[in-house]
Amino acid sequence: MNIAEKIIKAHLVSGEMEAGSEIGLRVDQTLTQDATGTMAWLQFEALGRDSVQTELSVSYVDHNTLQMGFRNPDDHQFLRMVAGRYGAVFSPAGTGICHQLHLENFAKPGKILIGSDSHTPTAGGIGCLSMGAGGLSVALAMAGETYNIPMPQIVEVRLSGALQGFAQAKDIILELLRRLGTQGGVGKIFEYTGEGVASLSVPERATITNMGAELGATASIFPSDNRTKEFLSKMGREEDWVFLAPDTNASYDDCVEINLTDLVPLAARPHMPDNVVPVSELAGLKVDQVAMGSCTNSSYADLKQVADIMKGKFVSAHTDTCMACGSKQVLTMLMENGDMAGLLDSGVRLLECACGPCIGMGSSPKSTGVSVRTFNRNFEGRSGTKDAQVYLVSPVTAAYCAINGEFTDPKTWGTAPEKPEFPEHIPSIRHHFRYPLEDEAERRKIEVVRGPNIVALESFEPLREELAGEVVLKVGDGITTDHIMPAGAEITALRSNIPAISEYVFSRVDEGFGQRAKSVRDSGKCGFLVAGKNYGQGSSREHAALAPRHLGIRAVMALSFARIHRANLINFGILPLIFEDEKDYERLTLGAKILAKPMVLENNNRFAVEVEGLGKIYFKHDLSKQEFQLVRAGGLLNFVKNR
Ligand code: MIC
Ligand code: SF4
Repeated sequence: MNIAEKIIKAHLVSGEMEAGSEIGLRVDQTLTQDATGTMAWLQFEALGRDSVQTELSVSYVDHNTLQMGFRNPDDHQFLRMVAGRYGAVFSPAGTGICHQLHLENFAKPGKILIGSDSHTPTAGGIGCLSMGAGGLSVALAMAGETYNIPMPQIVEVRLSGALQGFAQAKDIILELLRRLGTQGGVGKIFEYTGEGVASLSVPERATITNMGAELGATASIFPSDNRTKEFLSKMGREEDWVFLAPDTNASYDDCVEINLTDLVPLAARPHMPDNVVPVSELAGLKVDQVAMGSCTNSSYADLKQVADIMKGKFVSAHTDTCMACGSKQVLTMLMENGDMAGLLDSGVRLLECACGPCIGMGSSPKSTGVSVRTFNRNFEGRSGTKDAQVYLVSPVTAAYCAINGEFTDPKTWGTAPEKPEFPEHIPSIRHHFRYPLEDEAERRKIEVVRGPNIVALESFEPLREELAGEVVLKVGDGITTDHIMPAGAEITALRSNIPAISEYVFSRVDEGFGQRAKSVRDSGKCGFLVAGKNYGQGSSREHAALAPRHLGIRAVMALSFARIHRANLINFGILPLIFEDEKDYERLTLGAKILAKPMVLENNNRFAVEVEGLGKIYFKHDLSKQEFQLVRAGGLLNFVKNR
């Protein structure tokens, strides 16, 4: 067996390990973050359990830490109290980004972790099978239920050689994105093997597994070897190490080979992470902003390397340059060795240890500005500036952009800096976490306070026998969750208030959408969305399903769906339907009147929909039995409660 199969087998509660068939997995650890966490915890409460049932559940606050007005700090208070009440660890605002913190402090090789954030697979860098999921799936895992997914295909990524010159771990994953694209990983786990693996440290591996999310992959995983042991011992938890490797005769569903020696610095151009070119091709392009950090590239080694390059130099006068460390541990190490003083002296603006600009929480680029970021997503408008041009690069490339004020050819950069080692003294920051009381009876006495912005969950009606209504929006390919439910400070502050946040659904795509959807809903009819390929790629935010459902959307008719979003639609009782014939996508227009009878399947799970003036249009109905039951019940929460 390969590593992924070994871990899955050890956690398999139901199903067969055959690619595509549904499996139920026992979950060891969960993580939630504030922007998805309030919903996840409200859902957990609704399940009526007294305690989390996992080995470990951690509630992080890292996405929105701006506390502009009462809403956001009320959310933070709720998250702290609810964690204390139900037995989860709480990580307060400013401690760091969930994925970096989890890697440093909690993730263990051989375990299964699910998190209400699409970049949860970061922990694959330490050999932990980790997956992003909707908040409700995480709530259920916290309540001791299995996590159900189709058994992924396991793809071997064989690494040979070693990185040379200025090429970094980021360039490995950008190369994979260049080759496979943002849909290239759907339904797959990428397992890294080969001699190149040993040349990569755990944080470097984590950069790669992190951005496996941009391939649409279910997870990405590295072996647990001596480098893993070394990292865990530096983090003061060598006892968490176990050896993990594929069997010598392990087989895979597919294989991709990358020779690390051949790689050069790469950049993803606007507005997709797979729009990748060599940095040399961009030479001469003026850079208005550089932003360093995010869960992809905020480790000590990443930022130390930036400090080494920038030592004694200054950021270009027209290049606004900011940095957020992934954790207080990283920040403390950079302070203790004097590097942070150097960075500040070079003109770098230091931000709080949090997601910050990555999710549009401040530090937006200027109008039409070119922003160079060490992050993982460059979707249009995500930075907070609709017409900004965002490029994704490694920390080393970012440092040269900051100094030069433009992209330059790596051939002009001189000698590559050495890969940094951890400093002698590695501080622990674990005293910042709030650990729950051991005694459950004591925990029960905690009364969870909810601010006025925390609105109780709405209950949804079961699936109707007949869905009659109209198409309220038609969109193209590659619609991301940032298009559906935008982020940024103003909107993210409403994540605990579905009626309020619903006002912003598709607001950046079509301002009239909300009104249109509501008027169809209020007339007792159903709203339908029509979309192209890979609908819902990007974030795990279930608000991108929950808020449309609140607005009366009952089905999304698309050419294909991204994995987590499809699951979120089902979890909230929205039918994800796939066009059988691409031409019908063209024929179906805004305002088309629709009548669907979702309970009536024709042969081969075909599903006919009557469209006024067009006749029958066929959809593929690829829901598993269990998934169909969820939609029928009006969503997962209803389903579990009924049971
Ligand atoms: C993202 O990177 O898009 C986010 C913000 O981390 C999301 C979660 C969210 O929307 O809260 C994700 O990746 O799942
Ligand atoms: Fe935070 Fe950005 Fe990572 Fe999402 S991708 S978890 S917003 S740092």
